Amino acid sequence: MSTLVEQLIQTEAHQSIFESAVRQLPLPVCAAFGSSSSPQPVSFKNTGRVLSTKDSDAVRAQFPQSVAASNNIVLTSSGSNPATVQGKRVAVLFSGGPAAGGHNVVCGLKRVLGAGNTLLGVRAGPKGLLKGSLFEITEANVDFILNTGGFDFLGSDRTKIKSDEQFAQVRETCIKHQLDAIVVVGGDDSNTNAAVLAESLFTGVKADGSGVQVIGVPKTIDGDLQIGDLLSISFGFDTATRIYSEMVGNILQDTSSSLKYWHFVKLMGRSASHVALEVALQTKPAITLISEEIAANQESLASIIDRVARVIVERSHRGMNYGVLLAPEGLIEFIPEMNAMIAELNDVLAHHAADFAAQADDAKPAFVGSRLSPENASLLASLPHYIVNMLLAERDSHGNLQVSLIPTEQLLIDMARQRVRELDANVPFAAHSHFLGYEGRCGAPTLFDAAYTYNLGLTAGSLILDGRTGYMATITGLASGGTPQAIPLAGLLNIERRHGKNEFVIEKALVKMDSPAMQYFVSRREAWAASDLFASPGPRQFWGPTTDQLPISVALNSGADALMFKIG
Ligand code: FBP
Repeated sequence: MSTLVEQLIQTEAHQSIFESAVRQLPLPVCAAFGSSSSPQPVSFKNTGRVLSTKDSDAVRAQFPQSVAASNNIVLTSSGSNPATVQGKRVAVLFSGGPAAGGHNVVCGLKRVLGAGNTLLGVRAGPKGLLKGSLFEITEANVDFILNTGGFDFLGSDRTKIKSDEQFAQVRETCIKHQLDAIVVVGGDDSNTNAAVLAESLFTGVKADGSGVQVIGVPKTIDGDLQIGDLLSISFGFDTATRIYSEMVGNILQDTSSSLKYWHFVKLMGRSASHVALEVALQTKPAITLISEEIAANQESLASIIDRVARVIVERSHRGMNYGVLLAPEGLIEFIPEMNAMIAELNDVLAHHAADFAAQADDAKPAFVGSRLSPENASLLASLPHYIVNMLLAERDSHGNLQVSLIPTEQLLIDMARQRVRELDANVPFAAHSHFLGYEGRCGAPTLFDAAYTYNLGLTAGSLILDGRTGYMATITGLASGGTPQAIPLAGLLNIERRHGKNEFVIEKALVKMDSPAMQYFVSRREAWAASDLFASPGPRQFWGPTTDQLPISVALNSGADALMFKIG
């Protein structure tokens, strides 16, 4: 019998009672893969469904080999197994922000590649691919990481592979490690990178003139990688929104207990408001701002603040000097006057990068302001320094404004306070700000994310064994058994302006005003503002009644008749 201290020491290094138990959770697989105890690879056939965008001609010219091979046609599992393939060497990497379920993609890959092929992990994302930092993944690794994390098994980064020198480094890595295929687990930008890599490695990498296959896997907590019925959600969204919903539910419970605070909560999700919308559907707070609606209505900052302040005042008049406001991380970019200013700001920063970098920090706002149009310069000058500093901060390697660093929640509190005072000086307004983001990206995956990612890994591995390249793995029909399918990456590419120039990118999927999830939210939000109808969804469950739950927005948007997912 060990002592309590000995038992506690045994829980170190990912051996908590919880981690040990979730490793044992059985995972369902789509019927196409056969039995869950011994899933088999599937082969693929054309569905006849062709994907196109407004820029398809330009894409065809830039990605000739990928488009010629796929004709941008979606693939579906054929119902048969591919001929046995042995000796393939496949590398897998995580790219961009972490998301729960990444480890299960690795596990699914390992299972489907079987003992006859080798799976290698790339350390620290695309940067590790450039450096050739790879190691062989073992059965013991897979048993240990199943249903856990995060991306901590491999690590991740945001390096964008774009220069000739970087492409040469990738080729060097492929040759050094004798790679046959690379799996990129990432969001819209990373899957764009996968499309570019697939074209660049299409032929002429190995001595016999053949190429290296590249397959993408759709990840991001933001939920902004969605492709209609072909991809109803990226993995990681469910886990992150359930963690945030638990926390927001707890805060809501606190507001109606202590009766004196407003809590302004900014939720991660980058540009899109999917996370904020999902958390609102789960928790029903008094106010939720949806960036896409603000852009669609061309609503000014002053009007947003007025709208918020009026709810605060009206609730106060009903005896509720408390409440919760949810704001999406990317809000600021969608307010029309801000959006126009940020677009000009991005061009100025891209065109004067060296001179800007040479300025002292306190001289930077004036340097940029003098190069903006008068109205944008005066808007920039009107903003508090904590917002200006972040608007001028370095963009990420994909050219994105780092919205997670912008304290929008504080700006909203400061401006709402002033407007509340103007509307009714007797209304008390004590507010706290929160930013929920990093807390939700690496929790143990919900059963939905765990099963979804395991099946995505099985699909990605099957595509490799079936000789495919330039596709993103997907599972369709998530509420009706699940079907492994493949989306041609080149069929998703559009031209967008980034870093002050045109680039091929996969368009971010934003919240649609006419989507069933948005419509339902709109139909209920006035009631949620007027009285306390909030719900506390509690912690995500791994055993119990909510284990098989789908995100509410995904269930509504995909026309499901219940909140449950069904794989297998
Ligand atoms: P991905 O799009 O790469 O999945 O990133 C998601 C995200 O969590 C965003 O919601 C957030 O804006 C960003 O990453 C934060 O980035 P970082 O981890 O570099 O601070």
